[in-house]
Amino acid sequence: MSLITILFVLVSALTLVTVVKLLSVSNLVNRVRGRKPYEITEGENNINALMCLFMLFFGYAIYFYFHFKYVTTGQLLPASASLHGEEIDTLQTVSFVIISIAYLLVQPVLWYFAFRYRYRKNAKAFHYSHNNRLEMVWTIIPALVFCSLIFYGLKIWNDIFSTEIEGEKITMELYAKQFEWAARYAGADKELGDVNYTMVSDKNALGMITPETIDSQLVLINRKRSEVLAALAAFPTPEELPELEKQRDRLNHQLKMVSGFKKKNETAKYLKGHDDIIIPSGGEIHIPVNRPIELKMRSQDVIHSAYLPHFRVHMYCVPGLATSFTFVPTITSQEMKAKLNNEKFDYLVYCNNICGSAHFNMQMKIVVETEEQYNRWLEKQQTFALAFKGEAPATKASPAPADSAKTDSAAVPAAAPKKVAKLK
Ligand SMILES: [Cu+2]
Repeated sequence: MSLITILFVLVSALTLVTVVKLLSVSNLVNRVRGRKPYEITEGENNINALMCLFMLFFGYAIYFYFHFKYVTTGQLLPASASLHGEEIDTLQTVSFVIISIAYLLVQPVLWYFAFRYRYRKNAKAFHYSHNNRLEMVWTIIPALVFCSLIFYGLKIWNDIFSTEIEGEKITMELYAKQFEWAARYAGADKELGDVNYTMVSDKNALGMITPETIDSQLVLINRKRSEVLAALAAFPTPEELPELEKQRDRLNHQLKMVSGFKKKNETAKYLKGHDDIIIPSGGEIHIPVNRPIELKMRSQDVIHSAYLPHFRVHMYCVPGLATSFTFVPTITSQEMKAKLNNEKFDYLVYCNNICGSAHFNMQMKIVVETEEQYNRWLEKQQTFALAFKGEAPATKASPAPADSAKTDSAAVPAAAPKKVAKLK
């Protein structure tokens, strides 16, 4: 337990003791003055009643302050930059209006009644057992409103997930791990190559399965495994033993899995990853405007959540579970910068699920550009096969040195070597 935690527990315990002691002091005072223990005076009751009235105005003040500060000025989020986003925004506005009406109507009744009918010594209570019509009204109206909201939300959810989006889609993967994003494009064959977590290594951060990565991974595992076995044979201390055994078991499992890929000999299947393009963490995702983008999400370690607020996209990334979402960006980064009059504006993907200590910093930049700009960018990217072969680690943001020299920004499409066919 850290010092801060101990201090926190101590302060909480002392506060609790103080409150209990204060209560017994007030109890003693009451007894001295000849009142019943914990008796509340009329004066105290009036103060409570006034505080109820205050709460009404305090709540209203907060409501209108935030309403005018953020909602009416559109400061919460800029206009949706995706096709389906407009529907989500309408849904949100409708929900917000209904909630606001309910809040503004119910609050005065709630707090005024608490104020008006506070305890008074000589007041007589009026016994009103029930009123069927009133019960019906306040049961049926909220039920109808909530059901309509739910059905409206379901309809929009259905629309978004079932509508066939026109245009040729770009398939890509968002890869989450503590605490960074990486991305992968399907490449010329428009299919993402196979992956497995046992294939992850320094050179293969996303665990791609290709004939080359299988061989290289087998060498790596066997080397590590013989090191661990040697250490186990050399009479380790009782402290070292459990960790070494754990490592051995893990490597045995990994060896079994990777040898399995090798034995299956599904060469054609494992060739799909060759043309994939990997954007390592620290890099940027580029997507063309007005083209459907199919995002497939994957997580290496814990549950993360891909949150692209400007496109109204939000989807969990769960280890061992495939999730995906298709959306169409409609506003380029440049247009959005101009619209917001903010040169520093960037589209970002955030993690929206607290996943550990550096969760807050887990983000990646997304550049939405014209189809031509996108194709020009794509031509400069290295395929996974080349990146893996060239010993250029696929974990660095910049392309391999040899490659960047050839495809400098001045060297536009025709001059640049055709590493990747256009995704068209
Ligand atoms: Cu995360």
